[in-house]
Amino acid sequence: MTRVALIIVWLGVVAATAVNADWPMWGGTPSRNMVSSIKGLPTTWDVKSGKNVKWVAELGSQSYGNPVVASGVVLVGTNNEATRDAKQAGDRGVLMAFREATGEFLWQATFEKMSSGRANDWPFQGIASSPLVENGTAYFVSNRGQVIAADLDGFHDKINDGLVKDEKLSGPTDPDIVWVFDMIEEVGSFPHNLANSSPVSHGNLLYVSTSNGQDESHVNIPSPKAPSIIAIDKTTGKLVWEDNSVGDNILHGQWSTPTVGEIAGVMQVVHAQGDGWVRSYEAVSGKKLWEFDTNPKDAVWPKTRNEVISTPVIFENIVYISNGQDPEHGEGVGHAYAIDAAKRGDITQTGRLWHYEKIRRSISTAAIKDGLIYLADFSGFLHCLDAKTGTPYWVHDMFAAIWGSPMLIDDKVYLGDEDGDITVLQHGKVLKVVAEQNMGSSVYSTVVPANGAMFVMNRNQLFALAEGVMLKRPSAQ
Ligand SMILES: [Ca+2]
Ligand SMILES: [Ca+2]
Repeated sequence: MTRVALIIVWLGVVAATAVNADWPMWGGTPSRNMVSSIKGLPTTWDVKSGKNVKWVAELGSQSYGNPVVASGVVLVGTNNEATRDAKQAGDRGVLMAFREATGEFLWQATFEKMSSGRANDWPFQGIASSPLVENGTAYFVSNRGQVIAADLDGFHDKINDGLVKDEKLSGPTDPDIVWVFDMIEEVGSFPHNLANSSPVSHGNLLYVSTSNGQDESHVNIPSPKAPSIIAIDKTTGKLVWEDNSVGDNILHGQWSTPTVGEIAGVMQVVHAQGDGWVRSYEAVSGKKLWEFDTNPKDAVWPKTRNEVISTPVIFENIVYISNGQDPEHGEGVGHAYAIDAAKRGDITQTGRLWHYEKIRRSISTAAIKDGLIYLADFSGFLHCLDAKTGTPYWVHDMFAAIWGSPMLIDDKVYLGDEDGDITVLQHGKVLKVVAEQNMGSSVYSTVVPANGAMFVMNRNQLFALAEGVMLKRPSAQ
């Protein structure tokens, strides 16, 4: 490295120390609010010239497992089209671990596709779970419907950790498994198309959606008694509680992911389920506290009745949620709500603080700060509303489908789209686009801020972006 490059890297390190914060799960914290207070992150960059690009890592051909950053490691879910180990070839789901500082590949966990095919495990979709990292353990859901606990250090620490000691592959780039909970064997889940849940925890319990759903006929529910949500003991990997309120009312699949937060003094686990209802549970006991229907009673599946794929956000005792459908179903009407989660029972009427009907079908999660809420929809619109009243301040058209979620970092909102553009907007009641740059291929993910950098995936690459750095391309050496 040249002296100039060293100085540039050093300046980047100085900027990064301004706020030091990992992003160890989907949404950064259990309440899943897409907000970060990190300052000094870039609003412009160029993946072609390398401006403000710290490093790039090659992923598979489709990547849906949003990055998490913890203890110097970045984890992402992708497929196996960038095969890193010839002994583990073919279509697989892959979790990859990279060194946060340099992008160096550390280890991977690969999972063969299920023999049942696309009904349970859609070809080439890889791992779509965003892991939770706590105390050096990463918890995630494989494409085979397993909840996996793995050592964040892998075998780099030369210790085989956890309850599982008989890993067939135990080289330096193989995963050190702590325990495995197979949701198909243990609770009878029949994941529709792909198991995708991003775990969250409270105390020693881990909360996971099972993704139980219909079979390929889109008529039958093969496993109507399987739970939608389970709680697992983090130490033993054993089931603690489960709930199956949804019964055989699943419209399609179950791809929303649970959220945890204290609401009016009670720790709640909030989960949006396959019948289009949001349900909440007392975190330790699993006792159901309330439920809320996100569809008008006269809505008809699939034209106007929606499932819920977005993640609920808990903010100041209120739950915010948007409904929508599988992107394969295209565009349509949507609904967004603020729910008073201190209420109990069926709170569809009593808990409805506001209902926003101008949103289209959405699979995005909300960002809330300073009395404003940002909501994106699959038709390509970003909505800025008053969080207390649901009154819109502005709507911005991205002109492309939005799969990811708006991320509010300091005073800027970052949002990616299917055209591969990431738009940067000013946080506030007045619409102002600050910048827009293209990532080279579709962005189906959410911008993840951590420790003075942003981690952004397009379909097949992971970029670390930071202010004042310049990526040295191999061709320039
Ligand atoms: Ca280890
Ligand atoms: Ca082990």
